[in-house]
Amino acid sequence: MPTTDTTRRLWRDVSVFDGLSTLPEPMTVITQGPCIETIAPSCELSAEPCAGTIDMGSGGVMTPGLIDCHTHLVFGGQRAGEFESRLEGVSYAEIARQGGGILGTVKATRDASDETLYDAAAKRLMAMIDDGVTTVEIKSGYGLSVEHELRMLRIARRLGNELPVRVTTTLLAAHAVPPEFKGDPDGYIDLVCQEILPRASREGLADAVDVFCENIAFDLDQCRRVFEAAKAHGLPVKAHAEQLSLMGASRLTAQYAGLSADHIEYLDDAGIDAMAAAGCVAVLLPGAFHTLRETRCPPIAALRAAGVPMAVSSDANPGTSPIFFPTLMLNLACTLFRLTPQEALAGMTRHAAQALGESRLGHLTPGATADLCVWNVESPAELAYAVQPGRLRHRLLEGVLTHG
Ligand code: DI6
Ligand code: FE
Repeated sequence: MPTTDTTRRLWRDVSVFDGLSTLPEPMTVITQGPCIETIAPSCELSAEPCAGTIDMGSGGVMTPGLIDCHTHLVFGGQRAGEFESRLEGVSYAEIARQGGGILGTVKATRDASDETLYDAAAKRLMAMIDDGVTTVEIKSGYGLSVEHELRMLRIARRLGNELPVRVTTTLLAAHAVPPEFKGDPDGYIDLVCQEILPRASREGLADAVDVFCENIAFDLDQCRRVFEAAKAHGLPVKAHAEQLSLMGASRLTAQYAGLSADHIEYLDDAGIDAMAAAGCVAVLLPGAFHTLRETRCPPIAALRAAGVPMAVSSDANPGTSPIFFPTLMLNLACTLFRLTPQEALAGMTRHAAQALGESRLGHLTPGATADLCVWNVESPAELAYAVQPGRLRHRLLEGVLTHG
C-alpha cells in the first residue's frame, strides 16, 4: 500500500452508491488526504474547485472501493484436471477423499518457491485491483505445517506491502488434514492450536482465524478448539460453514462473536437467529456455488428477514472458484442468489468491511477512509448487470490515486 498524501480532490455530478444505497441526486464529493471530506448534492455546492484542489471531472458512478473479504489467492499449481473430473460426474467431496482437491494444491504450494507463489498471486491480485478492489482478505490453508502456513501469510503480507491494495490476512491452518496427520485430525488440531496459531499471532502475521467445518475437513469440536486458541491470542474468528452439509459452525462462530460465517448453503433457522443476535456477517460465495454447480441456495430471504448483513465475495481459489473477477461476483450474486444489485454492491462494500471488522471502510461518508472507485457507467446497477472489464475510471486508496 502506498503512503498517503494530502491532495484535495473534487468530483462533480457523480451518482453515488454510498455502501448501502444510491443517493437520490447528483453529488459533489471532496476528498482531503486519506479521508472523505464532503459529500453533498451538487446543487448545494459551488462547482468551482478552490485553489489547490484537483478537479477530477464530472459524471459516472462512485462507489466505495470494492472489498473482497474471502479469498485464497496464494497457491501453487492449478486444478484443471479436477475440473474435468467433476464435469464427468466425480464430486468435490469424492476428489477430496481420494487425496486430491485441497491436498493437491497443498503439495503444489509446498513445492513452489516464494517467488513463484508471490508472482502468481500478484498477477491474480492485479487483475482484481483493475476491477476495483481496494481491500482484499487472503487466507493461508495450503501449507498445513508451521513452516508453510507462516510462509503463506508472509507472502500475503508482502503483497499488501508492494501492491496498491490493502491486504488483511487470515490463518486457515484448519483447512484440511495434512498427509503427515492422515487419520489423526485431532493430532493436527493440537499442532494448529499449540504451534501454528501462537506463532502466527506472535509474529503479527494473522488478522483473523478461519476453519473449514465439514465432513471432509474438521468437526465442530475440533473447530471449537481452534476458536478457543484464537480467543486466547485475541484473534477474531470466522468459518467456512454449512457449505456442503449442516454442521452447526455458523452457530459456533456466533457464540465466539465471530466476524462471519461463509458459504452457508445449508444454514438453518437456529444458525440464522444466532448470527443475527451476534452481528455475525453472512458471506455469500456465488463463485464456488457456480463452479461446483450447486443447486441449494443460501437462505437469502430468511437472512434478509432476520437482518443479517450479507457480504459477497469471490472465494478466489484453485478448486472451487478459480475466478479473479470481483464484479462478476456482483452479477452472480444477483442471478444465482437473487440479491438486488444494491444488495450485491453493499455485499462487496459496507458488509464486506463489516466482515473484516473494518468500520472506516466500505462506505462513502464524511470522515471515512478515501478508498473509492469512479466507474464509466450510468447507474450502480449496471455494475451487476453487465459482465465487462475495463469500466474503472478512477481508483483511490487512502486518498492516493492509483488508477486513472
Ligand atoms: N471451501 C472452499 O470453497 C475453499 N476452501 C473451502 O474450505 C476451496 C478450497 C479448494 O478447493 O482448494
Ligand atoms: Fe473459501
